[in-house]
Amino acid sequence: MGNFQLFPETASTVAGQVDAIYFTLVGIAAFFSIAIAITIIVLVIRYRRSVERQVFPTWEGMLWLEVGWAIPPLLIVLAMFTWGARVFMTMQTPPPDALQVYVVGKQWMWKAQHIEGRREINELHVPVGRPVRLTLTSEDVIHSFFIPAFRVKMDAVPGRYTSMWFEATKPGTYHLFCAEYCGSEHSRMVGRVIAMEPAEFQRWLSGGTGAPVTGEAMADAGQRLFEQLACGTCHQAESSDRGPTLVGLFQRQVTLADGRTVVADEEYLREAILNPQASVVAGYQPIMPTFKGLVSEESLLQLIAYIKSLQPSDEAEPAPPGGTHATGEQASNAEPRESERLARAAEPAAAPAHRGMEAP
Ligand code: HEC
Ligand SMILES: [Cu+2]
Repeated sequence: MGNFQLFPETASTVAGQVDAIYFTLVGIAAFFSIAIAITIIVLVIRYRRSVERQVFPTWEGMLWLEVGWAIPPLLIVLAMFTWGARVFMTMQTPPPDALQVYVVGKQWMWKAQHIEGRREINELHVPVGRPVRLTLTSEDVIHSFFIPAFRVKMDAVPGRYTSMWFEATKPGTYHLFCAEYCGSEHSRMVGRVIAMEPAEFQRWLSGGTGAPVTGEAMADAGQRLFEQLACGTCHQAESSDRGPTLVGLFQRQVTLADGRTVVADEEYLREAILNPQASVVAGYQPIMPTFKGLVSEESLLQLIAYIKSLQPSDEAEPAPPGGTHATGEQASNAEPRESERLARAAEPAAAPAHRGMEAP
């Protein structure tokens, strides 16, 4: 009980707002509970049964009383809703410049991958003063990624991507829990979130803190998988009869054979690889084999990172022929290249601007 804390630390930008709501709700509930309890006790004593009072007095309705106990509570509840909804929306909407990290939950550990390639288990290093967006999924059952000091929690659900974001405000080491019962070792599925000063984080990211760099950049690992799995036999730099090009696909509108139009986000790419028959692109034969069971969740994220990195180079070819892809809001929605931003911040030597798609 030495360092017993009733309340977790307040270490993110939303933590204070969540606490304010929490304390206000508790305060309002406590106020009314006590007021009602006192009223009950007073009335019970005052109007107890006695020899003088054997008959009920005649009773008339009191309009002011009825209005008084209907309207103010309504206003209070509406105010609480509005306030809660606003903070909820803030927490649901990651800022566009957020640093992207991928997290896979698995019985019973958390695995995180940074775009630059660093991977960690049951630890998550983040910079302070910069929004961080996590994309979560699970390899087996539902887990829940919970950082009490940041007041954020999000389920990691098998078969789909969820996301959450936060911005750490104080360097330090914070608890990381799985907050969804996920089997016998659930209580051991714990870890640490390490918030670091940006410069220190940069050094950690590039492995400069002594630890060896674990793994290559996600997009490079994805490119290797792309070659290993021979995706390139059908997907090349230009669309062909065998398959559409994947260059510039991310965040673009795709028309499917069944007439639906979808935006090629991460979830769509995931489905396209695992379950190609469910979302056949208009104008193509459903010849793509499923890769379900052949790629792990982590590998999938790398493949997706690679596909995201396949942007048409501005000078050479324009956007691929528009037959299957309506060019919509692609450019504005595309996420900034994390490696580029970070490389620029870290050292003068810049990362290569565009990754070309290599046809085998
Ligand atoms: C045998 C040929 C073939 C192979 C191998 C293949 N694909 Fe495909 N792929 C297609 C075809 C054809 C389509 C379009 C029809 C469809 O959606 O099923 C497609 C569609 C896609 C799409 C959706 C494209 C869009 O424009 O919306 C993605 C993403 C994709 N493939 C990724 C991959 C990845 C990653 C691999 C390797 C792991 C791969 N494919 C292997 C033939 C192939
Ligand atoms: Cu769990």
